[in-house]
Amino acid sequence: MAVEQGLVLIKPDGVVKQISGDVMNRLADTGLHLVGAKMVQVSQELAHAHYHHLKDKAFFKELIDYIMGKLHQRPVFALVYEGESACERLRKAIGATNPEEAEPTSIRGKYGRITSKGVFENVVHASENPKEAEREIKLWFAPQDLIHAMYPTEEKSVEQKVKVWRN
Ligand code: IDP
Ligand code: MG
Repeated sequence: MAVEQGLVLIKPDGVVKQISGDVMNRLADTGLHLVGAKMVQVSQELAHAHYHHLKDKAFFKELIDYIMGKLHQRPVFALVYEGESACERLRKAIGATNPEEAEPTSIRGKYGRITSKGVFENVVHASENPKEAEREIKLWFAPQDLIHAMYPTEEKSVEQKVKVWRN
């Protein structure tokens, strides 16, 4: 068994339903370690990059609006978990994609729904496999945002304006 990292997103419907605490409690039961967490106001660019593999689906536009928070006026809570077989264990805890087919006791089975427009509002995302996890974590997190940067990094000088606290 290999140590992996996996990305978990509490989607805007999960944030509006205030289930982050329950989701984190359930994920703590997996024994995996939390190595990163942040609230993200999802841009169009990030939404498209995250769901690029679904761009030809009929529900793509609604899915982009959903993850960007346009349906719930909320951000996404992004988390990274690390441990052995992390992806498989996270996927098991969240349940099947279709919330009506998900185990009733899984996170999606308990909190998900299908809207009248056919959007699967399934409250959470988890990386499907280690390869997808690497791609997704690199999209959502900079190495310095993680307690443990598992993938190779390099030093780079970048000039940018950043906000600091005013004295
Ligand atoms: P996953 O989230 O379980 O990995 P994916 O196939 O990667 O499932 O789909 C990404 C997201 O797109 C799902 O979580 C769900 O919100 C939405 N989605 C997937 N399939 C459908 C569908 O058939 N109808 C409506 N929404 C869907
Ligand atoms: Mg997926």
